Amino acid sequence: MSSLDSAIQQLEDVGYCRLQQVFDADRVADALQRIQNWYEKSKNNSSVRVPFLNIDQPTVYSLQNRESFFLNLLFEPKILQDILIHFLNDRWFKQIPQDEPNYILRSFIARSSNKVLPMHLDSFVPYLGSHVIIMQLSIILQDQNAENGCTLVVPKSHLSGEYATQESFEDAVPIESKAGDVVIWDSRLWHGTKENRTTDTRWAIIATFCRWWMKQQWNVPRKLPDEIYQQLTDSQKAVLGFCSFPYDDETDGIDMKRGYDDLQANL
Ligand SMILES: O=C(O)CCC(=O)C(=O)O
Repeated sequence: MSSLDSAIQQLEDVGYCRLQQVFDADRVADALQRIQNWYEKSKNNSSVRVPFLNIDQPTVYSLQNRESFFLNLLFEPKILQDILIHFLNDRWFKQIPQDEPNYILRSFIARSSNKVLPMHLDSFVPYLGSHVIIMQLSIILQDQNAENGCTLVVPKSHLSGEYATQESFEDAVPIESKAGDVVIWDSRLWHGTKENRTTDTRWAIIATFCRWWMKQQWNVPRKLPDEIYQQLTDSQKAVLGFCSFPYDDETDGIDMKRGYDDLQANL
């Protein structure tokens, strides 16, 4: 079985998978250094309107706006795109070729772990069915284990049709991972972390992808710096939401699905 087929099967069956060594050591060291620098520069700049789960957890937000390096990390490994197309592409989105993404980037952050992150799901609602609407992808920048608060998941909970409970910590399994791995999960999966009991950080980049009709966490098409926009292919612009953000009104546009011909830089 190919690594793509195996990843798809694990995501369907248990709700998550770990891809080993997607990024080499130099790339990961570079990414970690950049994240640490951005954290120092940005840690006091975020809004006070922070979700409960993020409070007092070291986080760098809006990586798409920082430097192209971070988007390149996401876009380069073909297997990541293949997995996301399999689960999140809308087959009725005819304006973009079907072998290219029509899903979008909902959120793009880096987080270290210090205290317990309660068990939760990120699909907002639990539901039964084979159609996935949101997926998360964690690019591991520092080895994760039970000591430093690795990601914990409840296998198969993506098919429970229920919200996460805190009692489920007892059924959760640790995903021990190495720097350079990528861990992917269906956002219906119940997940969280135990506390980081070491004195070191535990940075990972978390990219959340969703179907094209869902709301992004930030207004990416309006705020993306032009120098970053200029380096993107049409397909990458679509992933950032440039083919699906809302029109001003009906005089601006009506078809919610747009093709590459309709890409606009200045919104
Ligand atoms: O950092 C982790 O291990 C989990 C992150 C998480 O739960 C989230 O981003 O929703």
